Amino acid sequence: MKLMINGVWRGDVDPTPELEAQRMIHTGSFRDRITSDGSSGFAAEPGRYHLYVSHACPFSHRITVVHAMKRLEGTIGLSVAHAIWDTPDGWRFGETDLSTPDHGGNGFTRLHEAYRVSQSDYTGKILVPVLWDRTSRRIVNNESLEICLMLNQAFDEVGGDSRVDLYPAALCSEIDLLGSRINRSLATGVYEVAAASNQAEYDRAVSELFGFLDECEAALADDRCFLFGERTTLADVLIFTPLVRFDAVYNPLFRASKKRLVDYPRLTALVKRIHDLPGVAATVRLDHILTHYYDGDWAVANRRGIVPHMHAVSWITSGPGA
Ligand SMILES: N[C@@H](CCC(=O)N[C@@H](CS)C(=O)NCC(=O)O)C(=O)O
Repeated sequence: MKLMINGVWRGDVDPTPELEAQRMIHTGSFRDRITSDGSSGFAAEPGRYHLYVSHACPFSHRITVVHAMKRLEGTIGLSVAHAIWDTPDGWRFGETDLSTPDHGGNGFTRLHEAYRVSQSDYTGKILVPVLWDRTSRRIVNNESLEICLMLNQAFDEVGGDSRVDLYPAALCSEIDLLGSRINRSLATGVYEVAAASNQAEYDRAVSELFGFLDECEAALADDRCFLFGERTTLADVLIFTPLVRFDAVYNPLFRASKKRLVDYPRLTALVKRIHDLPGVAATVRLDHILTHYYDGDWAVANRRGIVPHMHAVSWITSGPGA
């Protein structure tokens, strides 16, 4: 397994219960904030910050969508890690068809270097996305939701498009509420479907995931354009990045197979509308997504005996007499 332990990158360390517990932690441990007035110690300045992302990763994808919608390309630079993560080096940079070199001015060829420079005794996973400060040479934040909120607001006076506000004051608490459902039931919920190690776990995860999608489909019955009506919000970004991967990856590979996205006409239309917003289509890199996910084993061996829930096919019956 891959982990950094006390500042030392271990690309293939033997699992122990403690290390396995570390690998279960997906929450970012760098949690500083950039503010427009600099009161947090990190002032929003053009050219000062840099993003390290993967186009395959749905959490990084939140950031690239907000970065594009806020037209921050001239204000905050971006480097793309190679789509194939399962190498002795983990996330890597370089000039290839599926990655960029480190444009952040550090000459990093592997993302774990950024973690070690930031904290010399860091222990944990080497996660994308990362928001990097070129001035203090350290990671500011590696939690996608918090990075989205900073990009949405802190840079408005230094290049961000202030006409786009994905987190309007009047809707903050509703966005938070729906955002946490999207995160739990869909964005991370779909990984629980993939990681289920027995039928009961799988059934529970599938029921949580598709129960949520059914609810969203029903809520869209009033013909609203986006989740909160006519305006696009952060909630749309959060639902977009897992759903855009659904039929290519999660349904066939993760065995989230009870339904496809296209079986939900209103959710499909929502995803298309978000996709057609200015700048968004270019953030969807199916080449990175397919290469990344189909390189993983997704615990196939451990899934033996788990029978998937399948979407209904009218001419197949489920058994004798059915
Ligand atoms: N809490 C994080 C989750 C990020 C995350 O899970 N990133 C995955 C890629 S999708 C990763 O970098 N995994 C590397 C690893 O598991 O070692 C966020 O939302 O920013």
